Formats: sequence, C-alpha cells, structure tokens
Amino acid sequence: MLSHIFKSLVIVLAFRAGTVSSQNSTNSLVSRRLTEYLMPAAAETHEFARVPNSNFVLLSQMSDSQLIKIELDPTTEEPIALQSFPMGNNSKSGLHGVWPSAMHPGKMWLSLQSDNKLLLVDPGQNLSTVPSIIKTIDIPEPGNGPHCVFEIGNRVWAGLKVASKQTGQYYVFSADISNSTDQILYQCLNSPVFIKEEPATKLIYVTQDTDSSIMRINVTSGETAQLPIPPNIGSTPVGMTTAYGPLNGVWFSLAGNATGGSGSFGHIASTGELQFFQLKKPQLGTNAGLLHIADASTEVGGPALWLLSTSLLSTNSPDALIRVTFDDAITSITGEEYISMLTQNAMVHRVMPMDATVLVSQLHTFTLTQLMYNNTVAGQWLPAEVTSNTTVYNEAG
Ligand SMILES: *[C@@H]1O[C@H](CO)[C@@H](O)[C@H](O)[C@H]1NC(C)=O
Ligand SMILES: *[C@@H]1O[C@H](CO)[C@@H](O)[C@H](O)[C@H]1NC(C)=O
Ligand SMILES: *[C@@H]1O[C@H](CO)[C@@H](O)[C@H](O)[C@H]1NC(C)=O
Ligand SMILES: *[C@@H]1O[C@H](CO)[C@@H](O)[C@H](O)[C@H]1NC(C)=O
Ligand SMILES: *[C@@H]1O[C@H](CO)[C@@H](O)[C@H](O)[C@H]1NC(C)=O
Ligand SMILES: *[C@@H]1O[C@H](CO)[C@@H](O)[C@H](O)[C@H]1NC(C)=O
Ligand SMILES: *[C@@H]1O[C@H](CO)[C@@H](O)[C@H](O)[C@H]1NC(C)=O
Ligand SMILES: CC(=O)N[C@H]1CO[C@H](CO)[C@@H](O)[C@@H]1O
Repeated sequence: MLSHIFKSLVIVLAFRAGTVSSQNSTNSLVSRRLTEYLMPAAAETHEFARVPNSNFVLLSQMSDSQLIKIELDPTTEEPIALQSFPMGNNSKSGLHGVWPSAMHPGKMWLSLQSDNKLLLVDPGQNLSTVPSIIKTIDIPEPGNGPHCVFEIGNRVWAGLKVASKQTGQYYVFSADISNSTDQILYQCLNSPVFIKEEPATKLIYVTQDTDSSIMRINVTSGETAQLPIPPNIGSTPVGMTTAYGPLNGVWFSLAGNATGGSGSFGHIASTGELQFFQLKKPQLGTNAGLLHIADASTEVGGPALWLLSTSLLSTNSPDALIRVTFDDAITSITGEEYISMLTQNAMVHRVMPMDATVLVSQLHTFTLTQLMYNNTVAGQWLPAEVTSNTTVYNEAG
C-alpha cells in the first residue's frame, strides 16, 4: 500500500518536474520562502499599502499613531529600510487607514480614527522625507472614528467604526474629493470595515463585522439595503475586494468568532446574488478565520484569490495564507495552497500582492512577512497540486 502511495506521487511529480525543467535551466532549484521583517514594537500593526509607482510601502501602527515608511529593493521587492513618523496631534490620534489616491497620483489617504479626521498626504520622495499633509477632512457629526479609508472614482470613503457620540449609531462616510460641501453619512450596522464598488452596477458594498451583514449602497438614489450573512455559513465579514476578468465582482471573507472560523468566503455578482465557498482541505482549512482577501490572479496561474486566516478572533484558527483556484465558470474551488505563517498566534491582519511577492502584516507581533517564490510563481507550487488532488489519496486507498 505504501509503495502505491509513493508510486502515485512520483508519477505526478516526475511528469510535472519534466515540464518545469524544459522551461527553466536544469540546475535551477524551485523554492518558496517566508521572511519576517521586524517593525517598531507596537501593540497594533494595522493597514498597509504600496505607494503606486514607488519603492515605498506605508504601514500604520495604531496603538502609537505611527506611520512606518518601508523602502523596498526595486528588483526583489524585499524590504530594505524603514523610518517611522508620528501622525496626528499625539500618540492617541489612532492612525489606522492607508490607501493610495488615484485622483492625486503619488499621494496617500490616511485615517486618524481618534482625531475623527481623514488626511491626504504626500509621503515624500525618499525614506527620510517627512510626509506632508495636503488636505484634512473633518468627519462631520454624528460620524465617529474613521477606520479603513478608500478612494472610489471621485469620492473618498471611510467606515466609521466607533458608535456616534450624538446618536449611538454607526455610519459610512463618503465625500466628493474636489467638492468639500458634498459629504454624506449613510447609517449602517456595527461596524463598517471594507468598502468596495461592484464594477458593472457601480453599487457600493460594505462589510460590517460585529453585526455580520453586508450593506449595499446605491449612490445615485441614496438607498441602502442589508444582506445578512447566514449564520450556518459563517460570521463576521471583514475583508473585501473588487475583482475584474474571470473573477468579476466583489469578494469578501468571513473571519468567524471566538470559537473559530468556518473557512468560508463569498462572491457578490452584478445581479446582486451572493454565492458562498468553503475551503475543503483538512490541513488548516476547517477552522480558518478568513479576515482578509486579495486577488491572486496571474496570467500564468489563472484566476485565484489570496485568503488570510487569522488567530485574531480565535486561537482555534491558524495564521495562514491560502491561495485558492477555481474552475473556469468560478463555481467551485479546484485547488488550495496552504502557507502556514512562521509565527502562530501572530494575528495576521492584511495580505497585499505586489508584482512578484506577497506581503502579510501581523497585528500582534509587529512584523511584516514576505512570501517569495524562486524559479516558479504562485499557482505553480507542485506540492499544493498534489495535496489538493484527492485522487492521489483515494488511489492510495
Ligand atoms: C533564486 O534562483 C536564482 C537562479 O536559480 C539563484 O541565483 C538565486 O540565488 C535564488 N535566490 C534565492 C533567494 O534562493
Ligand atoms: C490638533 O489640535 C488642534 C488644536 O486642538 C486642532 O485644531 C487640530 O485640528 C488638531 N489636528 C489634528 C490632526 O487632529
Ligand atoms: C531626499 O529628498 C529631498 C527632496 O525631497 C532631497 O532634497 C534630498 O537630497 C533627498 N535625499 C536623498 C538622500 O536622496
Ligand atoms: C458640490 O456639492 C454640493 C452638495 O452636493 C452641490 O450642491 C454643488 O452643486 C456641488 N458643486 C459643484 C461645483 O459641483
Ligand atoms: C440606483 O438608483 C438609480 C436611481 O434610482 C437607478 O436608476 C439605478 O437603476 C439604481 N442602480 C441599481 C444597480 O439598482
Ligand atoms: C460562532 O459561529 C458559529 C458558526 O457561525 C456558531 O455556530 C457559534 O454559535 C458562534 N459562537 C459564538 C460564541 O458566537
Ligand atoms: C489527480 O491525480 C491523478 C493521478 O493520481 C490524475 O489522473 C488526475 O488528473 C488529477 N486530477 C487533477 C484535477 O489534477
Ligand atoms: C514552468 C515554470 O515553472 N517556469 C518558471 C521558470 O522560471 C521563471 C523565472 O523564475 C518563472 O517565471 C517561470 O514561471
């Protein structure tokens, strides 16, 4: 029986290894690796984003309201240096959201959750340049506590995470970037996190974590609707991303609760229909608390998503990065690659694909982790294919 297992694996690997070596020099060693980069010590390492067309990543540390500017090697994308800058009036200003502006190329949106402000900053041309504030937007009453910030079209959006001092309610903030009098607050549930646009309908979708529901906003009519997450599928929608091409639509992930996650995530089509998916592989998937999600599609690897399982809500959930692939019609999962984080209970927080590597932030352990493949690319990691193919195990009996 053991020899049968061995034979099946060898056949699969030998065949694929032949394919790889025909396209790569025969002595190239295929590898993948994770590297952890230590950030300044802080209780909460939160959001990060790359400054477009630059070698800088900006990372927020909320507990002391510091903005970390990280310089990347332009060829390898490896972090090579960092410098911190205090943002807001003091260490309690609550720097949280970080998002690139397309309306103001090279500039970045930040949110100061405790100061109740959004900032548009120029991060500066080099590592030591102090970021300069170009625009400040005060969140109007009764709004309170801008958490994540996004730019969609000509508007800046922020989920207001903190209950209003005036009404006790929660709101989503939206403002026209070039018309300071056009500011809107949409009342929502507890608490708004990610805000994304569905490409075909231009409807806006908002994850609301604690109340486990997604809000839909029609910006033209001002109408809002709630799409509750069925509890038998999972809970706590947090991460959300807009995808184009075969994955077209809005994708969101469910982070689970104190007892663990359900390995579930979902898609919203242009028809408004919700479709749910669940990780199947036993390695890590069953308790995965999927906090964040990003498009992992590449020309070589095909349509795919990065999912980030975190121990943030439950230590029953692993800290892991999972790459899922789909069938052509995007109706079922065909492959799952599991990359266990080096430090468990690190409470991984966000995943960001760059050109050739992937960055993951760890909220609890103030580190940034980089996933790097050598002589192959994400989507062609052969062991993932072997572990995803149950035929191999079924044949082994
Ligand atoms: C990646 O592969 C190249 C070519 O095979 C090799 O020169 C390089 O040292 C490898 N880098 C790492 C980090 O393994
Ligand atoms: C800092 O405090 C001053 C005075 O209280 C206030 O006018 C200003 O808006 C604050 N700035 C920020 C970024 O909170
Ligand atoms: C950093 O940028 C400033 C202008 O933004 C420039 O004056 C200075 O020389 C730069 N420093 C380095 C080390 O490149
Ligand atoms: C700015 O927004 C306000 C409020 O929506 C609107 O009344 C006004 O016409 C807008 N101004 C311009 C120049 O579009
Ligand atoms: C949004 O509202 C406008 C105005 O009522 C309506 O014409 C449009 O069809 C709505 N959009 C969607 C996708 O329902
Ligand atoms: C956590 O979520 C699961 C599945 O959605 C549910 O069955 C369970 O009751 C929840 N536990 C708590 C403590 O809310
Ligand atoms: C799974 O592996 C078997 C060989 O063990 C192979 O025949 C089959 O095509 C594989 N299935 C997929 C979906 O790769
Ligand atoms: C089939 C295959 O794995 N090809 C890889 C050969 O190496 C280059 C450079 O590392 C990769 O880009 C290819 O994907």
